[in-house]
Amino acid sequence: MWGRAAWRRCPRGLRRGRGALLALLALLALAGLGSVLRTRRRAGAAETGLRRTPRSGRRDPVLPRPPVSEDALGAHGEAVRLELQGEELRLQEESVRLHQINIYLSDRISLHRRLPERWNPLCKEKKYDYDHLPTTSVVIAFYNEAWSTLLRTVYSVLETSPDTLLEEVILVDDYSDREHLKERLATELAGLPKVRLIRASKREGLVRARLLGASAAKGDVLTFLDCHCECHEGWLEPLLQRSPTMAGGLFAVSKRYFEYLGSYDTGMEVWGGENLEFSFRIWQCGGTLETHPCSHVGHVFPRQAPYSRSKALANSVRAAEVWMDEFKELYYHRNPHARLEPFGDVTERKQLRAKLQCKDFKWFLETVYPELHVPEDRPGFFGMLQNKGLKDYCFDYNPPNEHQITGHQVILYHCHGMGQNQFFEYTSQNEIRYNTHQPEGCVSVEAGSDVLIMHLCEEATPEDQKFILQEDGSLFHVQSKKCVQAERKELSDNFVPLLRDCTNSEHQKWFFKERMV
Ligand code: UD2
Ligand code: MN
Repeated sequence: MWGRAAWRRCPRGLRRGRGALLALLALLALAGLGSVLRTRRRAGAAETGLRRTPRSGRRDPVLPRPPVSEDALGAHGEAVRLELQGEELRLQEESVRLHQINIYLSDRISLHRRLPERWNPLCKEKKYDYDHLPTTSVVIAFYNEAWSTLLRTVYSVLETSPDTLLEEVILVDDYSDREHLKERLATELAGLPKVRLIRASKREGLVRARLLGASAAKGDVLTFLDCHCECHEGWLEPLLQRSPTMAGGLFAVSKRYFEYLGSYDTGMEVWGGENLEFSFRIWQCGGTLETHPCSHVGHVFPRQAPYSRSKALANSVRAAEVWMDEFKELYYHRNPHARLEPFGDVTERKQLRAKLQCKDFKWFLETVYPELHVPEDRPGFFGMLQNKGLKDYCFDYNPPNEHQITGHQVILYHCHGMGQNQFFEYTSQNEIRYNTHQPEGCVSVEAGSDVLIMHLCEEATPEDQKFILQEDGSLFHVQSKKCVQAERKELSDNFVPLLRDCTNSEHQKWFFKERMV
């Protein structure tokens, strides 16, 4: 119903900007989530400092959810499309242009609608000790958000959070300039219990905006949400029952522990990177991070953010510089432009790391994410895979979509030296790995075929994925006993690598180049 925007259970994974960044950082963050349960709780957990004063044990939400009629538009979160014409259609299109989501439709959907149940039925049976759960302040930073998505977030928190657990909802306006977020918003919120509005006096970016909210918070636990979420029944209790929990940008953390850990890196601007930095820090400095399968929140993904995300790169570089030690090189190899990005001063963050006596990144990889394949990046065997005869053409692979890497053919394209789709690694296991994405792809050849196609890598290199890069530059496919040759694709101006009988042609010679110059 949101055009191309989709509902998603937020606590399942991180959301990163498409393609823009990268590879390793993104993989590693996902990792943190995936391996949560295997890791022992460590010393830091003692720091959580949750207040455990018995309370009345009531579990009614702050506000009762008013009934929404069965036939109301999208009453249960199902997909809806409006068949509009003329002026109405124009207004809808304008709203998509302005907000990158279909606000025209969103405005027609109740602020109190339900989303379809998404949890495992066993979650319903779970009993919580309401008397001893800590209280939480929900902090929602927003910048130029549309009215109905913002308000639906607020109502959904109030209508699904038990009164006894919710201390307050703190909305932080990150210096928005849209008219509806000024007086009108203040008036609307003034009528709601437990809701406070704080306005930044300049644009802070989400990290500092959230911290403004956090510093004003009175609850034991800080829970961060985006400004276009819808909480499912029962979303809050599991977060408060465990030790601090984290999922991408939506998570709950004890306020005391958050402060002990050094809150956020305030050198990060606008959007991106903070979730990675925080994930590494939690693990390396003795904490744990868990994804709880019973906590569900819907989230709206617009076609495009209503602001520029160009700072995301610098933010990620800060995370890599402070936490990844020598492994940051793996990141830079895949994102050569990141090396040139001015990322500011990280001295204080490094001091924090020393003060908290945090473990190194090697420990993180070995203990928290042992199943991750760590690239070897042997000198001379990673980067662009360039042809000798057909100068300026490199291996290039464009995966079908964000979630699926396999199935497309490897092509040749003008070498661009930007890493990403032209980054390959030749491993000591004789694979040509495409490992800027997760899961990792390996160049393969299907039986009887002469084209190179991407498959998933396997634990032990299968025969069809074995290549030998010989000293003279020829790239020998072991199973077919043929060599990879650069050729023009029939009836087109495009070039592709194909398997051919081995000759001494320059078009069968390949070499790796780390960067353009
Ligand atoms: C994802 C995460 C988000 C955060 C971000 C990376 C989820 C569902 N969301 O956000 O929590 O980790 O990636 O940084 O995992 N905002 C401001 N000021 C700004 C920019 C953004 O207040 O300058 C607010 C924005 O209105 C929203 C939140 O920060 O409430 C996150 O931004 P987004 O929703 O545009 O980005 P998204 O969903 O990719
Ligand atoms: Mn968001």
